Amino acid sequence: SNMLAWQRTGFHFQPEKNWMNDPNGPMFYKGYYHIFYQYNPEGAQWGKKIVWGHAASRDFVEWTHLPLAMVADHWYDVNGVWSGSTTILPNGQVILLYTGSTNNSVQCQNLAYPANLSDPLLIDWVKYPNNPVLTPPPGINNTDFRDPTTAWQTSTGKWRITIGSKVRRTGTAFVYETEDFKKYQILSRPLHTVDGTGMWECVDFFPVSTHSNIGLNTSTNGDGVRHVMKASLDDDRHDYYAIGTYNEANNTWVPDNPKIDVGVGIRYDYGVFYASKSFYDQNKKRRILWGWIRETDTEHVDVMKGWASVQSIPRTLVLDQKTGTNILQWPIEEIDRLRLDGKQFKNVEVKAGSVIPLAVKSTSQADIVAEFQIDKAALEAAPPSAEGFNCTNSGGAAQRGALGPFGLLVLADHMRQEQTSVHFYVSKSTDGSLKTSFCTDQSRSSNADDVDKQVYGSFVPVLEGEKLWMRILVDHSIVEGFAQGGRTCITSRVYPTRAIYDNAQVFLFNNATKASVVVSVKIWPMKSMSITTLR
Ligand code: DQQ
Repeated sequence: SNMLAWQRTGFHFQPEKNWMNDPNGPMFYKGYYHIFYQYNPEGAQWGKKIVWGHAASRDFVEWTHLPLAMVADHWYDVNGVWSGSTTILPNGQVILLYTGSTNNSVQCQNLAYPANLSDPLLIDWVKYPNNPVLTPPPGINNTDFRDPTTAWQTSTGKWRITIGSKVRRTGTAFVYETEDFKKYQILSRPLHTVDGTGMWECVDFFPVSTHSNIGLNTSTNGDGVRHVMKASLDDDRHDYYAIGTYNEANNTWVPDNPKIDVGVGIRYDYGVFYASKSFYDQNKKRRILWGWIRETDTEHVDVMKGWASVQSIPRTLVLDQKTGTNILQWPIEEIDRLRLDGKQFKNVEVKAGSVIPLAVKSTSQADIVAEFQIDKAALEAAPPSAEGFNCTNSGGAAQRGALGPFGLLVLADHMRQEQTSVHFYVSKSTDGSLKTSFCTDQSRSSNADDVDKQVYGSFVPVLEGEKLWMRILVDHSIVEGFAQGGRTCITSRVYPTRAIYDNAQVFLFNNATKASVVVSVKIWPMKSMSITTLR
């Protein structure tokens, strides 16, 4: 259908049509990056017969849609082939574990493997004849046991996986040990639990290096390694992570800071980003994160369009060695290959209360990097404020403070009847220290009124001597913002009706009351990825 065709993205992963949700089982195998995903072949809404869609790419830029990897065809998954993960064993075997919703809607874990390991496209999958391999443990609801992780190998040679659940309102990650992926032993203690966080979906658990940006195989542990734990909170539909220490011997993971625990602390993304999953890319020695980006219009419109959801730009994920308290997420380097001739604007002074258009033809697909310097005198003169600023509740781009907001307006038509703002807001506390917020304001993003128009955002750590900078990826109906190299990220779905195709423009704006800001910005229009279908 051509209905609302301009909302289709150019360089984000999407099926040709219908509903998609969680990324599943990402891996690099024999020269190809594989992505599987929750897919409803029957329409543009989530449905009872969810299956695994499948695509592969050598470089994240040219994709091939492959036949469905698994469909709901056994009693143990007839109500849906739900989320799961892959593990590549040292002997080359590929293990796939996923949740099936049974004929009685019991959530159980199932094993599958490639029919032909010599096929780099891994087109055919075989379900283990004795599935399911795991059913909910005693005392756990039949509908609270799902989404097995990639396995990690312990020093004893055994493998462990973790599976999300809840005990009353306590979010929980159970751990199972196995040698053959067919028989499992539950460990007496869960890996971690957090009271009040509800059901943990799509738990992710992986090591990061404290001293290098090289990614680590999921089984790595020891000196110089921290472990990240992520849970997708069914209650509030956001992905929360925390950094901590994994003790293999007693199978526990402890957060560095109990205030920044899983589900109560920091998020991968302060916009729309859910059910994400990372994998270790042994090809380029990095850890890559995929996330599901849903629509924020109405279901009725999705059905009219005939499709719903995109996957995020895959993000490289490392520990931020400068702060030690957050990870850095950054678009994988392959995306840079889509950049067309860029246009640079150097040291543009944006006075308090002004808006400056940037002459670039067509930015409905664009990659933007911008650096900001606030006028020093204004910075010093700014009055301290006892009121805490907060992106979501303190007004959006139109609100005015001493030191912000300032930033970019993207997907804006020339009259600025529609615009999506991605901005910083700096506030001075009573002790004189500065606090920086990174926000996205969707309130004027569309003339349509049945779409999400919230302001998103959070704080971003800015260290002594660092400039404020951001990167923004714009792709028709999605805007992904990365502040300070990916310390804080915000993904928005926006649905402009006028600021589309060649009418989509970019502006600099500064709504501070006094401070002027000097901005250097580079804008690259972006080519589309190529997505073909193997028939
Ligand atoms: N989506 C899957 C579940 C998972 C949820 C079903 C998260 O396995 O818990 O489509 O979005």
